Amino acid sequence: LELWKDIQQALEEDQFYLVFQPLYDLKSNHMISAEVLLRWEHPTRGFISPAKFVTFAEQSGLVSRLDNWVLNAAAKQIQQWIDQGIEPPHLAINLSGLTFMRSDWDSIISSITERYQFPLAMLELELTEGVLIESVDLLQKKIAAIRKTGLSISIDDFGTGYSSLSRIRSLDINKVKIDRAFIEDLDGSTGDKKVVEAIIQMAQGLGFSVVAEGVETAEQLSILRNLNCDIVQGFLLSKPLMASQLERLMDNQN
Ligand code: G
Ligand code: G
Ligand code: MN
Ligand code: NA
Repeated sequence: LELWKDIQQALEEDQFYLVFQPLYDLKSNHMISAEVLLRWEHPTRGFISPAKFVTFAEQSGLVSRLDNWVLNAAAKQIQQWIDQGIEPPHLAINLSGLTFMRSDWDSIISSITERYQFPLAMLELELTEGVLIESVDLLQKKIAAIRKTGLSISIDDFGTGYSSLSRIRSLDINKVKIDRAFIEDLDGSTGDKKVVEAIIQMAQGLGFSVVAEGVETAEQLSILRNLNCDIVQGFLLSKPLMASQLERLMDNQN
């Protein structure tokens, strides 16, 4: 209950902020997008991990307000970069499955297009595999409504649970993000290399781009290159950055 009040207050008092973790295209070696990650600096309790408050927000019905705040803050940041003459990367937002399933996307999206002028293709939504337990029919409808506005969609944490390629085959999504648990042991002897290789080949065969998350070593990166992975993300390439740090990266790239 205390956390509930704290989250409400944090939303009102702007205690939340965003950090951005770059994703790199392995062909061009360019940053092509950044994942938006929510951060909370509580005035007395200090830093609280999203793993903790997002779970709480999901259980207490607050998560859609939170996700909406993030989506709007990300849109605002893109517009701000454009206004500064910076060519911004696409931004990917993590959505709770609850937000994805329950939200009125028409009204969320029109509230963004009323306020901002950039093409909505600059925004991506990351859906966790959890949403894949919904019926394919329902998923197709929801995803189609979002895709027709220009936003793209990734399946996050792929490979851990319900997310099987047969379930996403008929969905109009753009990217599959292989969960970092598989990347962790890529250079070990556990057979994860075979799994990652199979996911990459099948996902690409179905027309999806493949992202490897949690890349921490040069060895992992080199294996992913050899496996023809499309995009990489992880501490080896960059930790999540403040907006100003990301701007410096964009300057250096151009
Ligand atoms: O950034 P970090 O590793 O601390 O994130 C921990 C978890 O919280 C991850 O699963 C991540 O997807 C999730 N998360 C981070 N930011 C958001 C957000 O804005 N909305 C939602 N729903 N989840 C988030
Ligand atoms: O569930 P999701 O993939 O959205 O989780 C994103 C979280 O993963 C972020 O909180 C981010 O800080 C974390 N993360 C990003 N790169 C790495 C990495 O290379 N190693 C580890 N351990 N965590 C990472
Ligand atoms: Mn994610
Ligand atoms: Na993930």
